[in-house]
Amino acid sequence: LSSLMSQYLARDVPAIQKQIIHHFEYTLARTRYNMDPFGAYQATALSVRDRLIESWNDTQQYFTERDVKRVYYLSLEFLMGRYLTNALMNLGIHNQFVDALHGIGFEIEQIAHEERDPGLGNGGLGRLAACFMDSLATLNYPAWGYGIRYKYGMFEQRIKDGHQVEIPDYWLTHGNPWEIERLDVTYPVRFGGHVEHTGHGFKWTGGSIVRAVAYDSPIPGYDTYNTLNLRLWSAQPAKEFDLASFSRGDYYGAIADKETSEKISSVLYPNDSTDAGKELRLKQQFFFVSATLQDILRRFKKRKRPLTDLPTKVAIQLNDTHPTIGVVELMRILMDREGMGWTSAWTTTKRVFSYTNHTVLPEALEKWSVSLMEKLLPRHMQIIYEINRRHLEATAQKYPNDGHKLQRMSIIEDGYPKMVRMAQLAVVGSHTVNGVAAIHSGLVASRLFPDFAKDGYRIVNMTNGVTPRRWVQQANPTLAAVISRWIETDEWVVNFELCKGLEKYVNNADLQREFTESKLENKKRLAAYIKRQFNVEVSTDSLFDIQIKRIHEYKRQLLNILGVISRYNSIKRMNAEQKANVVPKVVVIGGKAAASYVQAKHFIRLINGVSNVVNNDPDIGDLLKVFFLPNYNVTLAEVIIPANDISQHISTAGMEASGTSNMKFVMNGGLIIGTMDGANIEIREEIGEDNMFVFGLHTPEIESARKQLKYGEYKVDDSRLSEAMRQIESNMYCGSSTSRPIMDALQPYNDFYLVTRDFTSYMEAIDRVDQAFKDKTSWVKKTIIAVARMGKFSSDRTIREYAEQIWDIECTPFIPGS
Ligand code: 26R
Repeated sequence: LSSLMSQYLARDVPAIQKQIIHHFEYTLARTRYNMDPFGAYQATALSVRDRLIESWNDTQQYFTERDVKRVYYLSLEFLMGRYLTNALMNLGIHNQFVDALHGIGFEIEQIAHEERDPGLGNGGLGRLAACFMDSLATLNYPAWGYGIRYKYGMFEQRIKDGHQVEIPDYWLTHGNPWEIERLDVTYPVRFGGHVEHTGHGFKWTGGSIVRAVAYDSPIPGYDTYNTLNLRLWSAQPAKEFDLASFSRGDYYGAIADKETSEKISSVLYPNDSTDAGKELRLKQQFFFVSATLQDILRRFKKRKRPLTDLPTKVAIQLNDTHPTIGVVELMRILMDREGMGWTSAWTTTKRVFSYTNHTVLPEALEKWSVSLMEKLLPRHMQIIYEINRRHLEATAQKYPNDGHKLQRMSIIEDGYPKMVRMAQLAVVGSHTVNGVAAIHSGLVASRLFPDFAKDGYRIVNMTNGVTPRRWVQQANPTLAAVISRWIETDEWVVNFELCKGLEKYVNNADLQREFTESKLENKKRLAAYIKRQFNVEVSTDSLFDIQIKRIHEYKRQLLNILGVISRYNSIKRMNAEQKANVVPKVVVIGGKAAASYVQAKHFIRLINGVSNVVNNDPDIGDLLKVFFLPNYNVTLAEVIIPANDISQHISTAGMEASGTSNMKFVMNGGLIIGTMDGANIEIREEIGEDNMFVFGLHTPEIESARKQLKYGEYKVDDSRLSEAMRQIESNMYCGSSTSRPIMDALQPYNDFYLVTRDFTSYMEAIDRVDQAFKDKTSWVKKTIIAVARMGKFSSDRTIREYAEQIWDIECTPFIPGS
């Protein structure tokens, strides 16, 4: 591999050193005799960026010359993780940089560790966008990512006395060497004002203007010269001073305007399920969508052609409903600015947009009050009404006398206050809607948008994937080496299906040993991290059992911790002989709770309470250890995931759209304990039911089970659960302010997530895990087979499906020198 890259990018080690030192002295203005690790990181990053800039410019120019159709991925979140190692490995120049840095007194791991993890996303949706950018670049698709350059990313989570504390994440303190500020690429974005009738149409004027400034980061692909762009917008005041108030002598008032503007891109909303009606959030959405559309249209207009050709050159993917106002903004531009009539503007718009749904949870479906829309975006509100009027009229013609249907399909929800339903708007304004796993796409069609599905709207499935570059090659170099050695190629990095070549060696003792050794290496790395964090030594012989994801009731961290409590209780009752038969376990739980999500915060408190009791109980020793790892993020995931023996993906069936860490865990040589939900179902289909520990009710059973529990028609009867609940109630793990709301949630009439209902089945699955783990050979064979069969879950497969079935774009590799 990498003949291409090495030809064009690799310089010899002394040249790299010279470049690093040059940046240190001239860009950072530091003296070379005083190089600290952070300065070395900055200078190294700048040196890598130099290489990227060339390929980036060439790539963009090539796309422009060929006038290819591009896809624009619009997302309020990009959870990119650290850049340095990713860039070096994708460019195939990692080894040279290792040597170069070593020669000037630094180790690459130490240097890479200096980089801040830019947490510009909440969780699954943001990380998916990052994996997609990597695959788009690697597969040479003409693509851009567009989003917001938040000054404050996802908060840093600390734990004080068992409670979550949120610390603002000002990630730009020491600058960001990967971005280029484009002071020349700026657009005005209007808010408020009013609509004027002109002779031939409408004009939106007045209000206030904010300026969007572009910040670009190059996205290198793996083993390709192609380099894509991630363009994030920062909000700035349109004028340095509000001249009116300035001349009135209102100096402070004039400057206050600057603060108001900048607020728009100041902070990522740290919510992953609800964010009822926050005005600033709607401003963020329109701000970045408006700037993005102006940018896209400027690019399109570089050639003379009718705007009705837009869909032949532009595909826009809406990452959830968050950028959906773009549908309306494009309509406005086409009609009010470009003079297009409604019908052709609408046809053009629909052919450009497509929408990905990431959740069926009703509380996570965005709605904006009509009054807020009218205040902030008066012209858009008019257009939404007109879109809805035409949409309902057409529907009513097809289905006369079905008022309920019209109500369900309406973009406007009648009530007090009246609301705009962004999901309905996204469906109506797109040519294709997709869900993110087979079961989820089915539910999107059958439960979320049944009327639209029956009416012929195109709802398809695009099962999520993850990039094997970051999640195997970079996060797990020992496993990567084993795979390459046994299948005798490292092409699996770009063709993950090739891993199936491992399967024929599954009975080979050498492969089994190498798998086990690699796992041990990774478990040692996590054990060392735990030692640093908690000053506790854990045994790497233990089964490492991991659940890391946002804390949410539907993800059921509570079920996990109830299981842990029962295991603790059962060990407490054992004699020495029985203890000798226990599989020692290290339980790791991590994840952030939205700052306002009270119940999720109680979960964290309980987990920490259990951890405290269990870890300090001398009767237990190494048989059970429990840790809540603070501040779960991409960087920490890269340490935790490779160390997993088992990972937990135990959402109430039908509630987790897909999950993506489930894929990462299995690719890294672990097995899953999980429900029949999201992508778990497809993972099981691929790797085989013998290699996955499935439990719990299935989606079609959920509704009636809920009713049965609620009305006492089904009684959960499990002494282990009652014991655990009694202990919680008696405040054995934490005070009543936590135990009371948790006990409440576990009452049959409240147990919406069916934690108690699935408990027994869950414990049986855990028993199966224990039994399986005791047979080391059979266990490692399962993990080998599982890794071998994960080909489907590379985001390369996902992106090819989007490209072919939704975007209609072509691979466009730029061959340097040709
Ligand atoms: C409305 C707003 C506050 C908001 C709602 C929901 C903001 C962010 C979200 C995040 C949701 C939609 C999300 O991250 N969903 C996750 O997307 C992943 C990628 O498709 C899935 O794997 C995962 O199952 C799903 O929960």
